[in-house]
Amino acid sequence: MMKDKRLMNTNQKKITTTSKQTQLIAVAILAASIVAAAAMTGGISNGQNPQKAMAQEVYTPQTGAAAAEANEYKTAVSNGSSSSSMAATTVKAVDPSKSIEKEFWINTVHIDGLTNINATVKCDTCPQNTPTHPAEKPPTNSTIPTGGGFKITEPNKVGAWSFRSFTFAPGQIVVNQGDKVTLHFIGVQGAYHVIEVKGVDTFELKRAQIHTVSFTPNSPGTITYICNVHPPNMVGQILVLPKATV
Ligand SMILES: [Cu+2]
Repeated sequence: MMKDKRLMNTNQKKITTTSKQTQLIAVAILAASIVAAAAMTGGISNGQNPQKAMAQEVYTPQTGAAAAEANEYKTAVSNGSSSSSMAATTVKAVDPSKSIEKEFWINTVHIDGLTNINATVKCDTCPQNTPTHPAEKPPTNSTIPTGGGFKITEPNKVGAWSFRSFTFAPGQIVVNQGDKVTLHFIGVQGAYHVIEVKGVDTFELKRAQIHTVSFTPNSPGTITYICNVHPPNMVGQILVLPKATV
């Protein structure tokens, strides 16, 4: 797997404590206290909002000496120097990779909805043993598309039934024009699939197999990958963004 040296260097950077940094830590604690106070007064109910508030505080664009000070503050917080657990765990500076080599692992999966026409019926030998669900009957006039991507089972002897949807995980990936893209397709669920990456390759994939394709998209647009055994929903998109002009 690829490793980003700059990222590792950032994480391993040794920080020396200075009086200036101590002041910055105090600012961090004060800021965290203000956010916490706002949360307690009902201003913030979502636990992630304080993180956003801190992130906005830290990442405000600045230039010159102000920027340098902001960076030092950011580093101090991200290295856990502060006694405020909220600040220490929510802000971390990273340097995204600029590599044009993009590698993805795409699993074949199905998502199953399991239920029962009877409430609280227990079946120890059934995979659809969901006694805590309320009673649910299968749809009488199903609008499920034909094609193999969806599968609905009739209630079994204890009333359990299921609905299945095949898909790719991930089902959408983003690359840039000119990137060297490598996709590893992994057969996880489903006995076999016939997968087509449009304009690139078509291949059969069985469970516990991995098939790898590599290509370079020359123009922006969308490249789809589909399974011909499980249409119409077992599809994915590769979004190719235009190359940035700097
Ligand atoms: Cu399939």
